[in-house]
Amino acid sequence: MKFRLALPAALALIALPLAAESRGIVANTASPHIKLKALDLDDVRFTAGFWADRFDVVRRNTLPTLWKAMDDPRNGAQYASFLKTTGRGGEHLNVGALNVWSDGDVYKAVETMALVYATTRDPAIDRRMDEIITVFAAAQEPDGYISTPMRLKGLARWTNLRNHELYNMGHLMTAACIHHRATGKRNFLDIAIKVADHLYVTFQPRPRALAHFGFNPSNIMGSIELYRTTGNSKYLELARIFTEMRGSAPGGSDLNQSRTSLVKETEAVGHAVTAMYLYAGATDVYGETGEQPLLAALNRIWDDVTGRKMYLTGAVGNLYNGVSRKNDEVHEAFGLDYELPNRFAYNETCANIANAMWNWRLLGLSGDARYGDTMETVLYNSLLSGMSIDGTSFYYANPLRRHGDELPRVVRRQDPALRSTVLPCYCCPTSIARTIAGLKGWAFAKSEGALWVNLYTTAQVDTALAGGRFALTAKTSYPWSGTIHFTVDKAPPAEAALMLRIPAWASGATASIGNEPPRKLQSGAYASLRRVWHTGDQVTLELPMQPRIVEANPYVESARNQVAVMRGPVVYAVESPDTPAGLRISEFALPTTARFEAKWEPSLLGGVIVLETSARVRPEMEWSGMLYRTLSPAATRIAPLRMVPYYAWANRGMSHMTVWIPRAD
Ligand code: FUB
Ligand code: ZN
Repeated sequence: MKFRLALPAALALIALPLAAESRGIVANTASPHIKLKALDLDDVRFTAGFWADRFDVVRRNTLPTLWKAMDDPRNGAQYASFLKTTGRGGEHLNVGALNVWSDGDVYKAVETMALVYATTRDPAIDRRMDEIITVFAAAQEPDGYISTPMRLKGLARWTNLRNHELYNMGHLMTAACIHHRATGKRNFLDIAIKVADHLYVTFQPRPRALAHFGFNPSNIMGSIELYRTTGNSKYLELARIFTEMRGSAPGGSDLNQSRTSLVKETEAVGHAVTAMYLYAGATDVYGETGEQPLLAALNRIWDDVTGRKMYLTGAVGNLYNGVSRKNDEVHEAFGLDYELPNRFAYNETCANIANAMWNWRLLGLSGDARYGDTMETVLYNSLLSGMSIDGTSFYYANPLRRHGDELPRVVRRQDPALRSTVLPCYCCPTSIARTIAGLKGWAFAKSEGALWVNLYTTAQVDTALAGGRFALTAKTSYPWSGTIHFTVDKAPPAEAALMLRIPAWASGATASIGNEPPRKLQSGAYASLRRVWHTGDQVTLELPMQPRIVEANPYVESARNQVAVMRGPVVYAVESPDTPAGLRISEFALPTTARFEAKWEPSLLGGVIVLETSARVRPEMEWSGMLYRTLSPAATRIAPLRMVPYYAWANRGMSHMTVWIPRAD
């Protein structure tokens, strides 16, 4: 039976008010069920600090690296496929090595350029984007379909859901909307409209043969964004079709969440990027339609992910290969409840980022801080771990432990032991780049009479609010310091609220306004500072930054009797370059009473706070290939232990690393 969500039929036909003036990272100004609206891209500037530095790394190093990699025949994503398809070059292209999802990664690189351009207004980027877009236009087929790998490999359209046609075209739609907003031009947007019209013709009849189509369904987010950008309700209907068709006929698999209709699903299953793109896209659909069964399903799945299937780093998708509870073969996938191995944690960077994307969208619906916390956890940990400090090499998998090169962690071709500039599967580098380039669009938001601060970084904000402009300067060295100073640069005439996310870990947080005594703030919620503001008003937020020793639910066997260390949102790790000579990372055990000294190391790993303490060392004996033996007690001693942020691991050559450490008591 075809399952359809109960939506007033009329809704699909109505062109909802176009968010024409919206120039944010998403055009959600008119979205009826979204509480937190995007600020215009021009409204926010990261002027210094952690994320401004990463933006700069992406602008200076990552962007050129992406294009160089996409011109390297060893790389899975290739811009040359567009050149070859259009007869403009690409002679060196290795079609055999070309991923069918290569186009999507090229579009993500252009999206990154557009986001960088939105900040820098560098005319060279604008010109280069125009040149590339001309090639995209030439590669598009007259009916709107576009996939250069399909053309070059001679594959028939819509015959195999793993051919990633929807992934590619989905990323095209998103990138085109961002490009339109950043430049005001229509050249890319017009290509996207032709794509979407083609998809509408293909999918609107809900052909049974295509019921389960879509792998990594960026097409849902892309269609919604195109709907918001153009106001054409066809594209909203398209997004709903993509969301509803999956699981609507027999023959689906948990691999791409098509065994069960999303509205009936109770758990996160299958390929984690595919899952998270589906959940993020469905959240966008809810933002436009308000369909309660969809939200109820998303809530159930969120509880499952964050309550049973997510790593401390916010990473998801632990399984390399395996089977789902319903016995479907899956890969790069969610495993069973509490099954969170450390060394063989797959945790594809794209899956982690998609978890952040989904949580950012859920935050937008509700303003509930727990979604902001999860998003932030990913950003500081399992997103950044995917990229080297200099922004030029990348990990696809993000394990939480490595015992060293003697136990290879390389299982799939795309999992190099050290980060690499080229990868046989190149989806992650472009995902990292576009997310960092667009982060200013996530950091702040607004609702009726309120400015929301979702992420803390040094920034200037100037946006229309409460009948005027509300402009603020934020200054902080967060996440290294928990002090954030806000100065009001322009105050609107009416009362306005400054909404500050107080993370769940920040118990004891305070805020003071001017000379008023500090007020205690509830952690795990947004603090609302509401008043008529005046230019020059000052707010100081203090988030306690003492290191925390964390334990896992005892069902997580891979972390049982172990602890991890966090400071603010940053997860720490023990890495072999920091351990005293002759000691292995696995020999340390941490007393639960450990006290840490936090030291700023400006020239280490791009500038980090390291944590120093003393730990107990239990020497490991020689195992010589044995698997088990009778325990012989070993004398323990105390040794210094130094920890670095997890995200910065493997930047000093081949190393051993662990996030979870045995507890000493
Ligand atoms: O599906 C295409 C790419 O390969 C995805 O981005 C990864 O998750 C991997 O499946
Ligand atoms: Zn990826």
